[in-house]
Amino acid sequence: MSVASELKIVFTGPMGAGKTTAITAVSDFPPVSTEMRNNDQQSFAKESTTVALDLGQIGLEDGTVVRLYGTPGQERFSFMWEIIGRGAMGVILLLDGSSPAVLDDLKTYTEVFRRIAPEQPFVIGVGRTRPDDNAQIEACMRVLEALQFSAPMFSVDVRKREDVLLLIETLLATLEVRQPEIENEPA
Ligand SMILES: Nc1nc2c(ncn2[C@@H]2O[C@H](COP(=O)(O)OP(=O)(O)OP(=O)(O)O)[C@@H](O)[C@H]2O)c(=O)[nH]1
Ligand SMILES: [Mg+2]
Repeated sequence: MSVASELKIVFTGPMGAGKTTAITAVSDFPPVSTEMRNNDQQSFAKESTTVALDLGQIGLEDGTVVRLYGTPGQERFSFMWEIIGRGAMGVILLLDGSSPAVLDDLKTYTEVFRRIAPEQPFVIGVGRTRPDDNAQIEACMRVLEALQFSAPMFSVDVRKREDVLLLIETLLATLEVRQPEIENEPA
């Protein structure tokens, strides 16, 4: 199978940022999920949490299959990040813009995934931002600058398919710019 026909993308980010929701919003089939009852309502109040991974898939018009992997957000499952990150072509980092920890989360996940996937492009989606307030995004951009790292960043609602597609398409466009030969790879 050629590089062009199958790509792996990893969605990561803290608990409740919306990794499972994002993959479900775009996957061509109901994703394989490993949701369990959430016993950590303090970290994030919701019914279930991912304990191993999410796995969805989206087929592009040119026949390329993009496999969408989601990491678990809970710290105790962080050993899975490395396993899931292996072989990824790119990383989509989702953040919860309404969380007081958003800047710390951005720093932590960027540093960890820079190590796990040092050459791969990143795209960042910040959810639950207020539409009339760009301050949150600007603060995130400053954190990235301080880390001497640049990545496209969007305000998103991961429940909306078009917002998730924007993240995926931006990542794929970045990959094509970096590796134009992928386009011409024989099947
Ligand atoms: N109101 C609102 N809810 C959102 C928004 N984005 C995501 N959500 C909700 O937030 C929740 C996110 O949950 P998950 O998709 O399970 O999050 P996750 O990142 O997979 O979490 P873990 O697997 O526990 O790490 C879902 O209930 C979404 O519907 C948003 O912009 N606004
Ligand atoms: Mg999840």
